[in-house]
This record gives sequence, structure tokens and C-alpha cells, in this order.
Amino acid sequence: MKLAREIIEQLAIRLETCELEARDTTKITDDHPDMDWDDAYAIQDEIKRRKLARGVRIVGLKAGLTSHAKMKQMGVESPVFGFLADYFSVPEGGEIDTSKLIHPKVEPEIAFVTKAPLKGPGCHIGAVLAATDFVIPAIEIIDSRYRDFKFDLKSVVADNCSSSRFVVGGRMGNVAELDLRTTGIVLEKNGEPVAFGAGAAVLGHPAAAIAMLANMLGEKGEEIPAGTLILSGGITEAVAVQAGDAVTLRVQDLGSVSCRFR
Ligand code: 0L1
Ligand code: MG
Repeated sequence: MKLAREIIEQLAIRLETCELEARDTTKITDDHPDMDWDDAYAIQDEIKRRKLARGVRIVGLKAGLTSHAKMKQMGVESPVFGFLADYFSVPEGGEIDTSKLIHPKVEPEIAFVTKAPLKGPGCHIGAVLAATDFVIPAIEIIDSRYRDFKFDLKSVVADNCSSSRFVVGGRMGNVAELDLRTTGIVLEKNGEPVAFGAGAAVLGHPAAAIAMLANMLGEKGEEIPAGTLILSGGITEAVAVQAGDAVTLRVQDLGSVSCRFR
């Protein structure tokens, strides 16, 4: 690690304050160009520690930048992961207050819920499918704390991968009965289709994103516990939203999930 503990704590406070007060900031690598991956995840961990200390519960994990469309959109080259806090969860059909967000975008995703622990190294699609209780459609609302959504990968990891809100809904799917590579999705904004895709856009198979996450956590001696909700990553580019917008994600065989922005 390159950054002193005191700097890690200051950067965590800076990014979390921006999240809680809906303010943007410049990317942290502008001030700390030498920070490394361990520093980036240590800042994310410190944000998590601060939330836990205030009584917030962690309700899941997310993989981000898992599709080539997303990597190209953001000008980065590898996936990342973050955590989901209890207050990020929006009920299906629920309303999201844009005054609490900076510049939200929505992503169409397939969420996994595990029934057995997953631990890397060596975790693969087969292990993920065997450990999956069910999959379910999810809309992730991302809201980078960085000005104009401009960042590099270490800055975005420190910022908990732009995590902000999420909605799950539709039907629970049994992975033994689905081929998630060919599962089609349509994302609608205000009744108009705005993005289309299929599960294979996520690392060839959405379960590969969960395996990657287990392997990345395995390097830190951690595992994905049974009963974890995991967002596997946007299937298409993220779509900007504003107050007044209504968003619906339709997923083949798994129904639909919606939310509104006010
Ligand atoms: O969920 C995601 O793929 C977002 C990861 C962070 C990058 C971004 O804000 O687009
Ligand atoms: Mg996402």
C-alpha cells in the first residue's frame, strides 16, 4: 500500500460525504497518483466500516464493468466490485428521489442469490450455478461521486464502484432451466426501448462475473457467504435518468422490474 492510514480515512470521509450530500468531487488519483489497488479497496472498506458503525447493514455485493459495452463506455479495462448497503434497496415499482443523487444512470442486470458459500481461487461458472438459489432481474442505479462520471479504475473502486440504489423484481429463475447467455433483455425509459442485450454481454456468461468476484475476494482470504444477493453487472451501457423518468427492465423468462424517479 502506498497511502498512510490517515489519508485512507480522509479519502473515505470525502467520498462518503459526497455520496450522503449528493455533491460531486474531482477524482482522488489527481491528488494521489501513486495510490495502488490495495489503497483503493482499503478506502472502499473504510466507507463500509463507517456505514456499519452507524448501524447500516450490508445486504449484498456487486460486480461492475463486467461487459465490454460498459468498459468501453467508461474507458477502462477490467471489472471491479463493491458492496450494497440496506438503504440502496428500492422496492419494486418504487420511487427514487433524485435530489439525493448527483447524476444517476440505470443499468440492466441479472442478480444472483446464493444458497452455498463461494470461495476462490478456482471458482468457475459451474461452481456458481451449483451454489445459486435463484436469479432475478435487477435495475442498478449508479451515481459516481466524480464530476461528469470521469474517473480511472482505482478512483472508482475507492468510490464503492458508483453504487447508489438498486431494485430487484420480476420472477425468480432456476438456473438449471435457463441459458443465461441467451437470456434477452430490453430496458425501457418512459415506455420507449432504449437498450437491448443478452446475458452473454457480461463476460460471456453472467455467472462468470460472480466467479470472478469469488476469485477476487479469495485473494483477500474472503468468500461470498450463502444467502448473498449479487448484481452481476450491466448488460448494456448505463442510461442517464432524471426526475420524471420511469424505467422498466424486461428480462426473457424472468418478467419485469420497474422504478420511477422524482
Ligand atoms: O455497476 C457498474 O458497472 C458501475 C461500475 C463503476 C463505473 C461506473 O460508474 O460506470
Ligand atoms: Mg452495475
